[in-house]
Amino acid sequence: MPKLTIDNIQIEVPEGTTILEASTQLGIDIPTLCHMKELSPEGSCRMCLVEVENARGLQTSCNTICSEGMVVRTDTEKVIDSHRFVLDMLLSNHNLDCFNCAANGQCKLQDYCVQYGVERTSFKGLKCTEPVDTSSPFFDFDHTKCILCRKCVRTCEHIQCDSVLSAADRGFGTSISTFMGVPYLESGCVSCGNCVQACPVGALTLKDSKKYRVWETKKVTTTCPHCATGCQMNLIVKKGKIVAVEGAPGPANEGQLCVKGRFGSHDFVHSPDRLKHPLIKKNGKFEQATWDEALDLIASKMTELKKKYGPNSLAGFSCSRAPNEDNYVMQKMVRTVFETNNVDNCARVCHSATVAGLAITLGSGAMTNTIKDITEEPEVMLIVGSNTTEAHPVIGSRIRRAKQNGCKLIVVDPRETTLAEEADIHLKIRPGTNVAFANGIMNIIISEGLEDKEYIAARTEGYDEIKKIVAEYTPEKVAAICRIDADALREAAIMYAKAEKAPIIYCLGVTEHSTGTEGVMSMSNIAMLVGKIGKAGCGVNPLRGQNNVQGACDMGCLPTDFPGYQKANKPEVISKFEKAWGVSLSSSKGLTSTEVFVAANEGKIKGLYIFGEDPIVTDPDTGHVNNALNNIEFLVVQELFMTETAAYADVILPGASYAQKEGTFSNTERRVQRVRKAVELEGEQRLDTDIFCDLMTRMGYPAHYDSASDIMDEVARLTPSFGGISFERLDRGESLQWPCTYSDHPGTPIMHCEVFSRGLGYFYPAVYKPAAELPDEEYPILLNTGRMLYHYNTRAMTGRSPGINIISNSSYIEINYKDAQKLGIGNHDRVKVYSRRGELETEALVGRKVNEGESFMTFHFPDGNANKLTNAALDEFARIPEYKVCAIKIEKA
Ligand SMILES: Nc1nc2c(c(=O)[nH]1)N[C@H]1C(S)=C(S)[C@@H](COP(=O)(O)OP(=O)(O)OC[C@H]3O[C@@H](n4cnc5c(=O)[nH]c(N)nc54)[C@H](O)[C@@H]3O)O[C@H]1N2
Ligand SMILES: Nc1nc2c(c(=O)[nH]1)N[C@H]1C(S)=C(S)[C@@H](COP(=O)(O)OP(=O)(O)OC[C@H]3O[C@@H](n4cnc5c(=O)[nH]c(N)nc54)[C@H](O)[C@@H]3O)O[C@H]1N2
Ligand code: SF4
Ligand code: SF4
Ligand code: SF4
Ligand SMILES: [Mo]
Repeated sequence: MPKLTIDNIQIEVPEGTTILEASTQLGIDIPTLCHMKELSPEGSCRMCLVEVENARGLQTSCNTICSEGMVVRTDTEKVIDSHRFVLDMLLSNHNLDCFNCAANGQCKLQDYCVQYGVERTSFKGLKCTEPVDTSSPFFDFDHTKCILCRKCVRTCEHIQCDSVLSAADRGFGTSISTFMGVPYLESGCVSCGNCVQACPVGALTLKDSKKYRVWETKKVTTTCPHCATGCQMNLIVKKGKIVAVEGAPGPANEGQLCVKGRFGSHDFVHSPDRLKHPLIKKNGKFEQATWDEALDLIASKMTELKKKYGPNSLAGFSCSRAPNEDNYVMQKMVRTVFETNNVDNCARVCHSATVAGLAITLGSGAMTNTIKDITEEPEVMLIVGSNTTEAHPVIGSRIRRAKQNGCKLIVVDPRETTLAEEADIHLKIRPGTNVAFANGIMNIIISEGLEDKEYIAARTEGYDEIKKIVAEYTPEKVAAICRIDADALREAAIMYAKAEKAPIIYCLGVTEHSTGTEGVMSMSNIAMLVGKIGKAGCGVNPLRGQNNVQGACDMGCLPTDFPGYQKANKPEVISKFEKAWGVSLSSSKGLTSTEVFVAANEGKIKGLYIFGEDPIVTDPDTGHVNNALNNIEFLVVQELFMTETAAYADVILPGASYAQKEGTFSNTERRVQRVRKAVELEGEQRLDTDIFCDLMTRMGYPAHYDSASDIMDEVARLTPSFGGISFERLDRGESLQWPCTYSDHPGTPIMHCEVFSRGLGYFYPAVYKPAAELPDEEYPILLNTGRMLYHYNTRAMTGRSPGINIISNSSYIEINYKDAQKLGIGNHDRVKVYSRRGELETEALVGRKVNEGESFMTFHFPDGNANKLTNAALDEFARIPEYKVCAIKIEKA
């Protein structure tokens, strides 16, 4: 620990601390322009010079390491002159257009010039005349204001981990440029805007920032409303409207955002087509109604159906996009006044296989480790069925950063995703063969003697049976099923098993199959075999999808579980909630959302309440959802927008978006984070929780909460794993991951450390079963479905960002060039696609991304939604549909 003095103050710092870091600790401000605390220092802007006794010349403080006895001065005449000199030089070729500059008021050059009294340059510099690149729909690049600090280049390369920018020689000097100098829009840039956020001056600026001056705005820190990475961000609000979004430091994102967080999170809030009034359908047409009319109608209809057909003829779907507090009150409404356990959420079609599978094998269906833990230290990552760079982009960047730092990547995915391209081993497996793959990996680990015998003996059960099963899955047999190379499989198994720290990261490529739950349990089988659960840098890590799908499950929006996974079939759980809520509760088994559609088609579900979900767009086999909704007697939809599903409703209620309410989201790593109100409700929109309470009251169960915080307090009282979570702690800056059982419990970053939640970890004896519908002569091509970077699920939010729509706005199908040749289809040709359930027309993207005989579509676009084609075959444990495999045929249109 070297001791030194800075400006006459003594300080002792850890070995390797820089002068800049030590000064910051002392509260001494040293000006910097190129410095980024996340990255290794460059010392190139020379703004941070300080005087060090006995050193020759001034030293750059950002990269000079403190040593014993060092005497540093940051405030001498010489130092201040050097700051002035740097500023003077920078101004010499800077376009001093401050009055018009979007960065006016948030420019470091401007701030330092004010601080050091530099008003104009004393040099005669050549002014840059390059035109402004306005090609990006989101930001502009003005070379005439660039100070060549290279923060943008380094951010793109080492934080975003896309290498779009470089400092290239152009004209009379160096300038920042995209690869080959093409405009941003054509450069392969993924529009994350992280370089813009890093730029200290007005060279890279948001187009949005022209709409405001920073001093006219307030910032509201909240959680991104899209994926379950849970990035923290600031909504920038001017006169009651959100005008822009910036990344805020959070445990998962450390300031970074992706395109959806930065550019897809605010336009929709103020969109003119937001629902603003309750609507009642009369003679097939929606008419504006008062809240009293709408709520009275719902209460009387639901009560009537309940009396006539019994409580189990009613069901509710909760909203995995909405906060925990909304979800808690929603399931309470279904259980107390609908008097049924028929409540579910979008996890059913997403990670229900995870919730069920990991509960069976480990005792808890959640991510075992933290995002930081699994992306900072590992030697190897095994990534199965996760297109992380598109679906969880900020985690994707963290994975690519780990790769830059030497971590090896094994990617198991039927497509050449970005991570697959960068992987050390890419196993391009046939969709639907994960169980065979996993058993093959285990076969190799055991035959190489790499299993962790002690861990297996001490902490698990069921090993003998799984050992017998996997003995049959020789690498050659598995290679044939999965259509991969047996040696690559061997190499992957050994690489994963031998690494000290190696997490499994998986997503829907594992869950969305008719054998999804077995696929999930196969992931925990692999990890337990080598003793990699309950340890730092390891674990089984499902990346949850929607912003609060983890929370919707945690809050008991599941037919089988009360909040905190307290089982609805246990008498002691029921009596606990009966006592707390003061009603008698149903103990009969609830239906999953996927079963509700089947039951509705059979005439068994009569009344359905859908809170923020759009199954006509997102459930498999649109035809059967359409029939089910037509068969339902009374449908309520509580939404932000007139969705395709809302069109079927009898009553539509206008809810509140994430930016209009208080609450919490739980991200994929079980971290409960605050959602804060930034803008007011418009028209007659109401808080979703107030709507539920009014309805409960009208149905004979008086309910009211003063605030979202009160709701969380009730959750904490009734849910052991949330016992220590409160708004007060979160607002104090604590970051809490459940289980967090009492008021000063620090939360649980890594689960199953000493024992598994279920006691012993269980090896589930999974055998490979083929997907429900395989290609045949009539429908010869396998269709795999999923997502792309720019759009999110139904596009309810991203589809209302004009900039995002400029980049991507229509459907496509990825097909292999060999199939395309056979079918006479060229790249970008229009094609017709048929399955046994439906047909559509779309654009062909021909290449090698998918294997021969396979194809891929998204479900984002109304002009070609894959769900017209997909198969509603369900998994036997979790009732999750097989979105990832069905059979189609393709023709040139
Ligand atoms: N941009 C964007 N981000 C999103 C979303 C979005 O709509 N858009 N949605 C959010 C939601 S709700 C979710 S759940 C997540 C989902 O995130 P992901 O699961 O990462 O996304 P998907 O594209 O559905 O599927 C991931 C990969 O699984 C592969 N796959 C298909 N079948 C198999 C198989 O049998 N085995 C293996 N090993 N892989 C297979 C696919 O080729 C695909 O690359 O993303 C979230 N983030
Ligand atoms: N083919 C195919 N289909 C799929 C998948 C696939 O991989 N392939 N993936 C599936 C998966 S994983 C998922 S999660 C589903 C997603 O399916 P959905 O949940 O249906 O889709 P989302 O777009 O996430 O959002 C649903 C709705 O919530 C509303 N909403 C958002 N916030 C609020 C709020 O605070 N209050 C209210 N009242 N409403 C709100 C939005 O307006 C939006 O209409 O899609 C599934 N569909
Ligand atoms: S927006 Fe993102 S991808 Fe594009 S250049 Fe900037 S950092 Fe790179
Ligand atoms: S564009 Fe901005 S961040 Fe990039 S080098 Fe120029 S001044 Fe620095
Ligand atoms: S990675 Fe997910 S949470 Fe983060 S900004 Fe993007 S969409 Fe939002
Ligand atoms: Mo999802």
